[in-house]
Amino acid sequence: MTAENDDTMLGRARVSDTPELTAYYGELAGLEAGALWTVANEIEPWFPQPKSVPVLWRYEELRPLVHKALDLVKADDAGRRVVMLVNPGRKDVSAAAGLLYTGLQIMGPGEAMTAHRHQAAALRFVQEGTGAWTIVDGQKLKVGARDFAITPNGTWHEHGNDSDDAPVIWQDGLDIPLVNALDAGFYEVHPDLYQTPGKVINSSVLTYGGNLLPYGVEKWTRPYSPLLAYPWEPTYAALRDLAKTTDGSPYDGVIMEYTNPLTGGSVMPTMSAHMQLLRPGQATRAHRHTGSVIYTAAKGHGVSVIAGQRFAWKQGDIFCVPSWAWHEHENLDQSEDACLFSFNDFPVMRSLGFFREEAYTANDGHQPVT
Ligand code: GTQ
Repeated sequence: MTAENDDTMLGRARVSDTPELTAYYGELAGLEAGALWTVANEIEPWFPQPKSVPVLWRYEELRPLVHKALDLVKADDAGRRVVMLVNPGRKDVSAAAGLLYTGLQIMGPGEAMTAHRHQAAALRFVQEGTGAWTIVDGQKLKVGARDFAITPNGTWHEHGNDSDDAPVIWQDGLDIPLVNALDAGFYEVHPDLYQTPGKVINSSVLTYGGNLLPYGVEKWTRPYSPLLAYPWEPTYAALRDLAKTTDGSPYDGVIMEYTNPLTGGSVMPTMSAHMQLLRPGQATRAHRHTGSVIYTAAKGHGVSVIAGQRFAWKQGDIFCVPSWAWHEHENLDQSEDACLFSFNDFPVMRSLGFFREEAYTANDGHQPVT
């Protein structure tokens, strides 16, 4: 941008070191104190300066290593058998981008993990396998490929795979780095190690999954969606239907947010998720916003340009867009649509008044690729 981003201007910290000042800083440090003007420009940047960098994780490359974990560690010993995706700029907090964590969890045929609960909220996007189940606060859910499910903060949860021949791999998304940044983490193992689930499988989907408000059920007062799972087929059908009525967003194509059916708001207070459809050959325009996003290619293949870098993806691949990074997506298939699943920390940005968005206006809305 322009002169307003010049750190030497009046109004910005611009004090040069002198022997007297250096000695003074030493005296302050001795009292666990410091001079603001030595760090002011760094701690109050002109615009967000994420340590996270854009990264693409190729499923094809990770999958064999995720499978290897099946042989190397027992589920009971690992607690959760997960290969984390770690941003090179965020290794200190195990984040994939910003304050969001993600990983690939594998469960072998017949396996069942023990139950726990924690302050962090979790979500799941199933990559492969047919036998995945999870029990969330006593409610058993079965999830298949490309289904989305939530494990809100504080809910007891345990997972497993009831297939007798194939492993399940699903992607976990958690707000662990956010919870830790706020020094608010708690963790408990279930007193009985396993929950006793209610008899009806997928009861939240049966109760709340029909676009109709159920009567005669217990009033829902919790701060997260009563619908705990969002199967792929109706999600994809909803996108295809929406595509018949609108061009969608110039930046995201045809995009829909998974919502709490009672409020229309995000599924959980700290994380939200979307599924978007890019028409055959569609190239979106670039924009940027505060908030970090982790994408998973759910269908098809394409390319995304993130902060001027080109990332080619196909189904199963995961990539991240750090806060305030320009990004645009393109479906490279000329006859089939492509779909991107994503989750983000927008609810945090919005509720704290931090959300900002900007369109890339130069060059017909497309970034130069470096
Ligand atoms: O499934 O409970 O990838 O607690 C990381 C932490 C999964 C889980 C992760 C967790 C879980």
